[in-house]
Amino acid sequence: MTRTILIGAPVDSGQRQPGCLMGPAAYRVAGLRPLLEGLGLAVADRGDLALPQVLPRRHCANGAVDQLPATVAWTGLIRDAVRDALRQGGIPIVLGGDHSLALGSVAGAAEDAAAQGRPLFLLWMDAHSDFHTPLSTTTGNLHGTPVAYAAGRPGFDAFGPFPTPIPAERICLFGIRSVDPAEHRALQDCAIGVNDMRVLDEQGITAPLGAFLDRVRAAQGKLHVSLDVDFLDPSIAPAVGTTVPGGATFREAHLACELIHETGLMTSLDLVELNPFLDDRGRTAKLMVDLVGSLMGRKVFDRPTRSFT
Ligand code: HAR
Ligand code: MN
Ligand code: MN
Ligand code: MN
Repeated sequence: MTRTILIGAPVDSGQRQPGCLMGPAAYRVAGLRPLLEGLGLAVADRGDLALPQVLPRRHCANGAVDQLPATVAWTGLIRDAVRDALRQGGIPIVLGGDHSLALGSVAGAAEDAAAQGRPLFLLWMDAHSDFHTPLSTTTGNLHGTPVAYAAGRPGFDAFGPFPTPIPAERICLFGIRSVDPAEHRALQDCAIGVNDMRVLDEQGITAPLGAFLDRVRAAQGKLHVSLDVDFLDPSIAPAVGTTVPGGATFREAHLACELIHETGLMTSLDLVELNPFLDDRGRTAKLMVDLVGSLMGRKVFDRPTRSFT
């Protein structure tokens, strides 16, 4: 029986708009646990992680960087929680919290994959590329950096080295439509797969996503999915601090999640950037929970496990 392990991560140190810390509670209120149980999955809810009273002293050469000590402390807590959940054979679902939590969750998934001798792949469903380093960010908001950390870019001294950096070919950005100049330059110098909204407009969801998932399967890889609320169009998902027009529709998002489920490849998941304070009667929280339903196997008709080639 598939076991999901819920890890509450009320992180809001990665950006400056208060409210993401209410995310884990909103997912629970929106019915995440009964949804998963209704799909026949076992659920263990580990409750919410909490920062220690005393934070590590950390300094960054870029004076713009905001709340580095708290973000470093969250990273260690989340990394350990995700690694332990994977070690116990569960699928960790990290309930965020802003996207800086992925500095920890992807590191935990990478530690586990290395221990098992399996390659880790990363699917980043987001309006943003989150490919800044602490040295290149101009806003100083560390939620814009986790892909760079996972890829092994320099500048993350305060966090310690990323365990087994993920080769660029195993990282897929999906749905992006907001990339800063420094991120753009760095992305052009590497082989990270960039499926921006233009690609999805032209080719749809199935072909680009399927090509990536086929590579995960061929490599017998593990797959971490990081789902940012702003992947979705703001008209259906208003509860996020960094809305960008032109995001995925309801049907596109469900299709992506259904396809991921049908491959059976996803081994860990982040739900990030929900800011319940900005929500409209809980609709964004409910939509995110609904998408987890599609990721975890809810469907109208049964379909066989699929591959795309
Ligand atoms: N690139 C911008 C910055 O660095 C915006 C980053 C926003 N990131 C998120 N998560 N909201 O994707 O500040
Ligand atoms: Mn804050
Ligand atoms: Mn993000
Ligand atoms: Mn984003």
